[in-house]
Amino acid sequence: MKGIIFRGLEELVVKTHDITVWEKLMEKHAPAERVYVSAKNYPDDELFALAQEVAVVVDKPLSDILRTFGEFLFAYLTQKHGEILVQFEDFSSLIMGIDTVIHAEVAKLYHEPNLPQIHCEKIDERNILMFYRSNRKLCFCAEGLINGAASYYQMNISIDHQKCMHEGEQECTLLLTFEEKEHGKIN
Ligand code: MNH
Ligand code: ZN
Repeated sequence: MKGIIFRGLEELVVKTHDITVWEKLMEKHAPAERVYVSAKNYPDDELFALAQEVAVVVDKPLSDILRTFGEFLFAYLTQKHGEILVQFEDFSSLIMGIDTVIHAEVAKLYHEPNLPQIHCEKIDERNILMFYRSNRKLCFCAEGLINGAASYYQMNISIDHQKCMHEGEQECTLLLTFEEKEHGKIN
């Protein structure tokens, strides 16, 4: 996994807790003197161990932690890659462009990235069926990233995780149902 993902986790932990919590996590699960460089690769297991430890610290299931992390990560990544979002006019086109535009761009910018395979089918104006496949099985993190995108475009969204690699499936299937938030209405 790229250093930028670890740095995103660090920023989230420091924001929601403090730097000493992150330092303790690092002491336990990363080699001494570890510094995450955005463009470099680090072991996936290191990220999983850190995320698992965050789950222990906040006493929540790992899936919840990964969702929260994913949502934060969307804002973090788009802030680091300011040129990405301008290409999309709405939520739906961003989702449809994850694989062919966003991750294609990532593959040009980063050396040997480990990206998931994401394929989307647009059903109608309110529904997209997403297929996710990756040996890292970070589908809950994908859910969070999708929520982050929905919040950026001020959309209400629900995600129905119909099939899951964590339940022995070859790939995950996520049905996204969304609509624009009504103005002046607090949800
Ligand atoms: Mn993207 C990794 C899904 C938007 C850049 N991305 C991942 C992973 C998932 C993912 C899941 C974790 C790896 C895996 O599952 O195997 N990404 C998404 C989704 C959206 C998304 C569902 C939008 C919604 N991603 C973005 C945006 C950017 C970005 C926006 C940057 C501009 N993603 C990355 C990078 C990685 C990544 C960089 C890390 C790749 C690596 O570690 O080699
Ligand atoms: Zn899944």
